Amino acid sequence: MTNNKAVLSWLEEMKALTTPDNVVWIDGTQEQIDKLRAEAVAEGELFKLNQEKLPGCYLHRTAENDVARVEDRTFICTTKKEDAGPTNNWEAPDVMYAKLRKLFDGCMKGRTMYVIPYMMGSYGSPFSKIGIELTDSRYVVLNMLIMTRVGTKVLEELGDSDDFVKCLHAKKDIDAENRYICHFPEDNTIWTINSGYGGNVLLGKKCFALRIASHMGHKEGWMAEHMLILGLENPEGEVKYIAAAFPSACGKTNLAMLIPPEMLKGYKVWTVGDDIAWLRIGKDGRLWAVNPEAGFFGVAPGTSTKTNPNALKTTMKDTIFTNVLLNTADNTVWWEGLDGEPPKEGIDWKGNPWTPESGVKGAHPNSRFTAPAKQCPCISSEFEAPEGVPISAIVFGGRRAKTAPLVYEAFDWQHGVFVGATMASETTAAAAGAVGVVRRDPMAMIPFCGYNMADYFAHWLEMGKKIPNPPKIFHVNWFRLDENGKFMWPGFGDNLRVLNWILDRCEGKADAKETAIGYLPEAKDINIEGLDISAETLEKLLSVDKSVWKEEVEGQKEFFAKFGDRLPKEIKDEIEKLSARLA
Ligand code: OXD
Ligand code: MN
Repeated sequence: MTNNKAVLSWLEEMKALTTPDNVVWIDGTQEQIDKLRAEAVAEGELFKLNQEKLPGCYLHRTAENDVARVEDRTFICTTKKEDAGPTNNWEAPDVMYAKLRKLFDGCMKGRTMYVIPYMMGSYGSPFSKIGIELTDSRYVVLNMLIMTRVGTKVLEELGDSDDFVKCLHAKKDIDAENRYICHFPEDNTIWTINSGYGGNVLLGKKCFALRIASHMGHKEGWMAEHMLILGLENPEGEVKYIAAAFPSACGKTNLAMLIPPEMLKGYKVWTVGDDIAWLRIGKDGRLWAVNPEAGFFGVAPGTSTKTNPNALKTTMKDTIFTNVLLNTADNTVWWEGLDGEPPKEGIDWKGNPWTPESGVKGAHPNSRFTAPAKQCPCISSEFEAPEGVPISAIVFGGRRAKTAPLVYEAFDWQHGVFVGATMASETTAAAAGAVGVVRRDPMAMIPFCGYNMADYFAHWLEMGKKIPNPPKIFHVNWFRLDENGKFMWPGFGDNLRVLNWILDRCEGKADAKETAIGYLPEAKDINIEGLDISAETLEKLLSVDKSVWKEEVEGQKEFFAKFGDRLPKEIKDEIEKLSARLA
């Protein structure tokens, strides 16, 4: 499919290492997709769902030990350990290559190697980047065909350039003990082995578009962020764009596809992206964002007509479901939190017969749908705009029971970077490990920053100096609990009420009061018309408890201490200033 010498010689090297029986180039044609689907069904890799109700939809089950990203097996391999920083696992490239070569040695014998040329970003965009993934998994191929732009056209755009990310994946034995997700940012290379779970093996997503791309952005003067991008259209038809970072499973996909509440029917939310944003300074001096992905890899449980009808509609065709329940009555899918009664019987994510009385979950809490973004009913007309969309506000958020108020605004860019750097959240099922523990997760990038996070903060600060017209920075918390452990804010569509205040602030149209942590709305500034919330609850949602915040500062200091002298002075200054304001 190509005469590109860099591609061909790398491919020869990888073939010699892994010794596949066959090599198949993925051209992106429907004909080839149909063939791969049929083969995957024949081999039991995919289950064909009810094609009348769910045309083009399939179900896949991963191994039971392989259901989430594995951060303890994820490595950033840079020559110098300090360049990976204290928040990443590190190994020297030569040591890691040697270790992995042993694992990859001959591992595709008897298997087919698929060559997937893919593009992150839209065709013809100056911001797009190319990768080539070699994999022995048809599931990976079929997912990559949804999540990225794949095929002959990508190779045409690459021409004879050697500027592509070299990605190698093998399922091998799905051996958790020998699972590795390794990044070599200095040679634009990703090698991953012994997993078949999306986040570890769809290498365009977290591995390239965040870890490798953040490293590229640092070198080249742009940013790769774990952010959704949405356009909010007001009743006058003006659209303003917001980029928002939340840790995994804090409702990013739901926010990106928000449906306005009845009271605010004149508003409309348009989705540009639900997970990743690449941000650059535009010719007009503003910050512009593109979504490098072509699909959504969303968490299924909890997705319903109430929480996210747009996501649900997006998954009605050409979607791959992973680890959800198979409803055997009509070969459709189900997960906990979907509308209506659970099916009377089915096959659970482990492949076992299931009934509502089984006492186990039908779908894994981190079960997923992989769906083409273009099918989303609220996809933005700017989804593929080559230059992206101009960002008015950056929003950080987390899942905090007590500390953070519903919303606040940073004093300026530097303080905003500090607000992002001090983000924290209670953990969920998206990553392996304990659930419900508070974890510091600056800019929601802890698992995804491909270099030293102290340098990452410095890069944010540097970018701020270079953006003549920077977006304002905010922090939100939809998850504050009352004394009885109940959520105080309704969330979902009603989050629009908070986004409206945010955009009004950006346009100088809303008031705020200055507090120790930033600018907060007065209760009267948030429109709660039609909401079942008392003024008192809203006051509480907007309150800042200084004693809780003093404890918070201690936690922040402890976290930042990890970075030693590499931590930018501006961050140290901000923590001092916050302490002084709280005193
Ligand atoms: C994701 C994640 O899958 O952040 O998007 O874990
Ligand atoms: Mn994510």
